[in-house]
Amino acid sequence: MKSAVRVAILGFGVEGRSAFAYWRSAGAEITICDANPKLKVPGGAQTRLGPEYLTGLESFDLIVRSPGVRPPEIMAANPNLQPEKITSVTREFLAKCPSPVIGVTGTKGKGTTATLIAKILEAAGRKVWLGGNIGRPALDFLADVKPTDYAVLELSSFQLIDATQSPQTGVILMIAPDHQNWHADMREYVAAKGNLVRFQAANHMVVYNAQNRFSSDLAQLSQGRKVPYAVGQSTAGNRQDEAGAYIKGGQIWMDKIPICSTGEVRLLGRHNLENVCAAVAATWPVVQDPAPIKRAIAAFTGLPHRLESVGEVGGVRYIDDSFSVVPDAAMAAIRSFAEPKVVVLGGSDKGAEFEALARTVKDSNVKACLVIGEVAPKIAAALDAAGFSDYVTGLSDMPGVLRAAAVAAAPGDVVLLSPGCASFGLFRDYKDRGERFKAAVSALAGEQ
Ligand code: UMA
Repeated sequence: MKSAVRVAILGFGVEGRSAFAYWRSAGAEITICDANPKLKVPGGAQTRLGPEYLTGLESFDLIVRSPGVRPPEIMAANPNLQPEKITSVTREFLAKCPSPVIGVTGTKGKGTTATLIAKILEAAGRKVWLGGNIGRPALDFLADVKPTDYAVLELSSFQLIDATQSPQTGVILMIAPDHQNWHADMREYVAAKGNLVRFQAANHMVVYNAQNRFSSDLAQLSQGRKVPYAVGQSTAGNRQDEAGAYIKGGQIWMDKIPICSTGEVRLLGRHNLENVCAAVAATWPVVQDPAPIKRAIAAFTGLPHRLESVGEVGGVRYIDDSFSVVPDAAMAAIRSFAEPKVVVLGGSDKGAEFEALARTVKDSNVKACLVIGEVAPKIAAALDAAGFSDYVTGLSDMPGVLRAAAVAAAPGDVVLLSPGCASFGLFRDYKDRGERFKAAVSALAGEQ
């Protein structure tokens, strides 16, 4: 009798659990390996938990890496391991998916763009499977995908770092420094994102941001068709004007064909116009018709907690951008509004620098900042250095923050929660922070 394939699953989080279900249904003998010694595992599963969880992997037939586990750590603990034995949820999906796959990566906007791509394809009558970093592991739906469907995956650098296959369509959004505490350096981070298109064939396609040097450079790795998108003048210097998706005269265009007016885009901010252009370029070869694209764009209000308009109280608009966990995201959010703003910043300290954010606050019609969390003294020091003194610290809960915001704001102003920091300490996660903000806005509306 043939013995079962021995599979080690490294990391038992969202992807690890999906991998467990997938390989167990294939009859594999599974061992769960995780750094957390207190991890709860399904009954009957073999385990290697705690600090030594990566040792002795050479004896397994297959090793399934979760995104958070760094490949060099696996090899360092197992010098004789054949690297071909290592796979991941992303790699398995790309190898086995019967339908075309559209992969989306970049530092910011991946979730929004991947979701809009899915909505456009659905509006054009296609069956679409949306997953990946957005929270639904792709192996959860692999068995149900038909060749005529489309799979759309949001892919992070953690998921792409060891990829050896690229999707048929790769969308590379803007890239800026991020996750530098996980990656060895910026070069490794950018190279990981490059795997999205590095293995593409001549009949594949890469959609890239013509105004972002990293994105434009990575597109050159592809053997496939290179389709740019840009909002405003190209700065990369390697794009023909009016090629791909772009904006001119208040319209979104694709290959010189008008798609819709920018006024129909319900997402806020210039960076979201870029995401819309990327989604148009990625879906155009499939859809080839402006009507469903326009319908999907006009109906799309974005993902929760990403520049989400949550209400107007006393003529003041309240915006939930709790997903902003790095200073760059808060800077982009602040620049999205010309109106006078009261901005809520701060959270836990991940070692980020706040000088550029403080300069943006100083230069962007911000009336006041409410600075929360353990990082407040650091942000306050950066605001002082930038010459911005209209800030308040010491607020400890969301209702208090909202009351202070309502006092500082006048009709016509915007109150923007875009913390630029992780939420730990005051809130469970960014969702909890955003939900509490929404609840406090509702409470404020009830008091009026
Ligand atoms: N673990 C180890 N060793 C490590 C790292 C983690 O044993 O070195 C263990 C942890 O103890 C835990 C488990 O692995 O038990 C967690 O696994 P994981 O960190 O790989 O995360 P998952 O729960 O599998 O979720 C992952 C993505 N997480 C990361 O990339 C860190 C999720 O993205 C994704 O939604 C999910 O797969 C489905 O594909 C989250 C994320 O923060 C949202 N992504 C980053 C981002 O968007 O910026 C990249």
